[in-house]
Amino acid sequence: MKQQNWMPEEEGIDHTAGVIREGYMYIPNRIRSYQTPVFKTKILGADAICMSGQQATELFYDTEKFERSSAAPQRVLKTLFGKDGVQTLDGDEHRNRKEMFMSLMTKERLEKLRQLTTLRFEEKLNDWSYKKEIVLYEEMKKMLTRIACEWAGVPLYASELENRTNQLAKLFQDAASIGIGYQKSVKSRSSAEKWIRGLIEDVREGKLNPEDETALAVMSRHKNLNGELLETQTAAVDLLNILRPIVAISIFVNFTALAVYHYPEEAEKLYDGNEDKLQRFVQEVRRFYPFFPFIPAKVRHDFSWKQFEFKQGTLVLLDVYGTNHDPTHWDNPSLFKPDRFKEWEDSPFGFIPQGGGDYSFGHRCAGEWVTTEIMKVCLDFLANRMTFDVPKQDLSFSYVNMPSIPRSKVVLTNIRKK
Ligand code: HEM
Ligand code: MYR
Repeated sequence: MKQQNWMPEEEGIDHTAGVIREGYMYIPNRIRSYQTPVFKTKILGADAICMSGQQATELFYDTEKFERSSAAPQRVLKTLFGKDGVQTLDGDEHRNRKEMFMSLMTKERLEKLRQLTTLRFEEKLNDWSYKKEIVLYEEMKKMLTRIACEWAGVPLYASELENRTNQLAKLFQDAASIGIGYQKSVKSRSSAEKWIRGLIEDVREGKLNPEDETALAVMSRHKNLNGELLETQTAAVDLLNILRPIVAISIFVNFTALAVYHYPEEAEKLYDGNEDKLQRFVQEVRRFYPFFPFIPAKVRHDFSWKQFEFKQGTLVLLDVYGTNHDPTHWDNPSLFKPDRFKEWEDSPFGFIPQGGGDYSFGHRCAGEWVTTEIMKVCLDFLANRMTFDVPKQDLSFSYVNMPSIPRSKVVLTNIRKK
């Protein structure tokens, strides 16, 4: 049978309510029923195209066809991303800014991060053994705020930890919420940016001297394509693009703990702390659980793909969760099976929990290695280096709320060092 050459379109005036109602499943549900990798809809009053799967991802990362400036909705810029950060740039300007991020991801700096995470987790493990119970998500947010600041060269007094943790966490926890939660997220962004602008000014005036390789030092001194220092505000937005997502790894750590608990036979395989096994487990956590829902871009100029028409300026959303669960690419996608990564052919387009394509030329997440390194250390502790009980609680998680977090935030009791 010949493949249909017109793009299916949702009937009706606007489908923003559908996105809010169905969350992570909005795109996959329609991809399944239309049986095409793309469909048209209307979001926030404008035409939008949703895409899913490996081939659609390959197309989405073609920078000749798609651009990022003016793609992210204002409400995301006011909370999660910030204005004029690397996510909103295209072409040479993006290359220049992305190099600044990727220069922080050397083997030595990642090793430093691993050591820091091990040290801080060990310390916390000691504290937890004196407590009746802990809420893992809350503990991880504080621990990761401390680690993020230490690694990035950002000074942080113990008395500030609680406040800064909440500020950074609100940026991702409430980016998609409505009402008071969203307003608090906007306020957190302005306080957080003010804090970081002050530090960048201090570095530039020589009042603060972070180590050369840290994000604070690199971003304070980075020059744009015209050979000028970044605007203080822009450098602050991009330094927050390091601190905020490191704190967000607490969500992945929560899902890692859930996987250790729900799939004990898989956790037992990790007994020897073997790096490859830890890596496969972490990859499967990132594939399996819902986190980043979809990525926005805009059509750069008219083109057709598989005979589907793409019109200049149309908003396009790439389906992250659905692509990681695409049954044409993943065998039994709803099974939690870390060993699937044994035979996995590393493709930059089929496995996209943190975006796809190329790190330097495209918008793929700059912090993917930071994420997997931190997750592996935490997984090793959870599976091999501590014992705990999981009391009765609501461990379910939503496929609608974004970001999804296990409802109880994972309560652990009787924690002991092993
Ligand atoms: C971009 C997810 C952690 C820094 C992205 C993108 C996604 C993503 C989906 C967009 C890719 C695209 O636009 O094509 C995540 C998730 C994380 C995480 C789920 C888990 C917590 C991190 C960490 C860092 C980081 C730890 C830094 C240390 C960035 C930056 C970008 C980005 C700078 C923008 C890259 C660009 O526009 O060129 N991330 N990320 N992320 N991420 Fe992450
Ligand atoms: C980060 O802080 O960059 C890492 C992960 C944050 C995930 C937050 C997901 C919920 C927000 C949905 C916004 C949709 C983006 C178009």
